Amino acid sequence: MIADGILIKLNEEKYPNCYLHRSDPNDVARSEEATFICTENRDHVGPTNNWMASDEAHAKLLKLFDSCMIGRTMYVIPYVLGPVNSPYSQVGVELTDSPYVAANMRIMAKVGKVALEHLKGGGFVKGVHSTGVLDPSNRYICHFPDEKLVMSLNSNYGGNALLSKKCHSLRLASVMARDEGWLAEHMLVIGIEDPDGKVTYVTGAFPSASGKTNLSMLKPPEYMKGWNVWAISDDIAWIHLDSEGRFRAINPESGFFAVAPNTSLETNPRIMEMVKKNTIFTNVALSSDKTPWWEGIGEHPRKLWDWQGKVWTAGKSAGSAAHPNSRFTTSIHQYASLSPEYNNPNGVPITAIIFGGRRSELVPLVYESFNWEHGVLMGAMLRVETTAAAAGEVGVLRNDPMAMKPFCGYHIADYFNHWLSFRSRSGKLPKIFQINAFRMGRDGRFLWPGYSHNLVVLKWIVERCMGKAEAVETPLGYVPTATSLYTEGMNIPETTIDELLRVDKVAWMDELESSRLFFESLGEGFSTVLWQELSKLMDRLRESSSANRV
Ligand code: GTP
Ligand code: SPV
Ligand code: MN
Repeated sequence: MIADGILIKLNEEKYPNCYLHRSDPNDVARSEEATFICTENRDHVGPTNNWMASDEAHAKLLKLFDSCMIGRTMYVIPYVLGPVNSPYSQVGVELTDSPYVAANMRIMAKVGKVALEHLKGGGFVKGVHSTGVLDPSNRYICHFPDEKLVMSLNSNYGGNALLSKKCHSLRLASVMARDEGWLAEHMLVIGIEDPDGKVTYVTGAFPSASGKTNLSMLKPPEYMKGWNVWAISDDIAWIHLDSEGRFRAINPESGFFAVAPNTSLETNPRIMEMVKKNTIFTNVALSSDKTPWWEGIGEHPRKLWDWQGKVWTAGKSAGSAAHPNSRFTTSIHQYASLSPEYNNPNGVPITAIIFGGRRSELVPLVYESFNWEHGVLMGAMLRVETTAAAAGEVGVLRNDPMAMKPFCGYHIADYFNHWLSFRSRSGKLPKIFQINAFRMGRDGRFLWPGYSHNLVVLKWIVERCMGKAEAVETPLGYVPTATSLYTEGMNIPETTIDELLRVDKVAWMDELESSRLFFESLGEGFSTVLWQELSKLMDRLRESSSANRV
């Protein structure tokens, strides 16, 4: 790859065994418009997915794939997702003609013999990928849930090409999960250790580029001695009910494919430490000493090449030096605070589920749902600002229920029903919360310092689960009292905390109206239980705006 110009070797002393890959400028993010779920019937996939009839998709893709690998090396990559001895693990095989994809797959999943051993006569997910000619107008990422097959052409970008990740672990797995009674979610999984040594496991669903990796690799701030966060997953969780009806989560993946910009010794020293060796960087900038550079990492070096290899001068060159969606790929085993439970074949028991995402306005820093149905509504109502992780405009509000809009392989209304079905199947349902670290002040700056300080929010969540932390009841749910958030040592004005926790009822009524329209667009299969929950929320908001302010 170095000889072919696919990889540039980085400084061996400062970044041993690390490489830079510069992608085609038209191939820098997930291509949602080129992503299809292919089934017999359009109704299977609902209005939030692109659909193609399976027959038509097969015919189209077989034609496009014809002869596409001639003269190239084809890599056959058998992989296992999940702990090797877990009943929940799955095997897949990806064929690809991209050495870059093959190298990344070795980091993201357990590949090789181990997969063949795990197969033991069971089935496996089939993935076929070709770089093609990287023509965006003929790009297709097609999923065939009925055949457990993915076909991907004309993109080498992570989520489009590392087929174990979003294609297998979420789009196909979500369909299997519905049929088999479990959940495949776009969620981080962490163990939060308190000063008594008790570890509480929580999952968090936030859309792409909205803080999952950073929260899962959070280093506690100085003022929270005795607390720690252990990572199990930074992106995907497979959740099964155990014999006692408890939610248990495993991470199907074995590596991180995560956002570089704004990662620094200040924002996240644990990530910075991890990526110093055996890492593939994609579309970051390059310093003259052959170390990687990106916006937010620290001072701008004298000489810099941008993500396309052009000389870049601060203040003069247009755009950013690193692509806003530049990423690194690193093995999870290189992460120093990996949970000792990462390989537990049964997964970790989940006490709380958190929904989140980028909302510069409206959504409070943290609040808790009243019950499961209300929490499912909270997830279904998730509407967030888009990011550079997918091609298209950034910062536009869109509905991204449970952070699964781009990843649910079937009708989203059925998906909500599936979530609701756990009410009767589990006696130990996790509590559901929503968080928002991205609320902004009038000056356009984040009100909340985020990153390590997010542990303040996690602490409140853990203590709510233990029945310890105080809250006020608002129409939205339970919001922390100003004193129940441990902000000592944070140096944040009380007025800012008040603003972060404020529930703006008038603006929430508008939000509910937009959710109503979204739910209506989902057709008749949309749950009556969620309609009732929405109307209860509306009533609570109406009643309280005429009475007491909270
Ligand atoms: P995907 O890999 O796309 O699923 O993203 P993710 O949800 O794992 O997001 P990640 O943690 O990589 O963060 C995305 C961007 O948001 C990075 O630039 C982070 O530095 C930044 N970010 C993460 N957490 C915070 C936070 O608490 N506050 C602020 N202001 N930025 C954050
Ligand atoms: C995301 O976009 O949610 C990611 C990166 O985690 S990708 O693997 O490209 O989907
Ligand atoms: Mn993701």
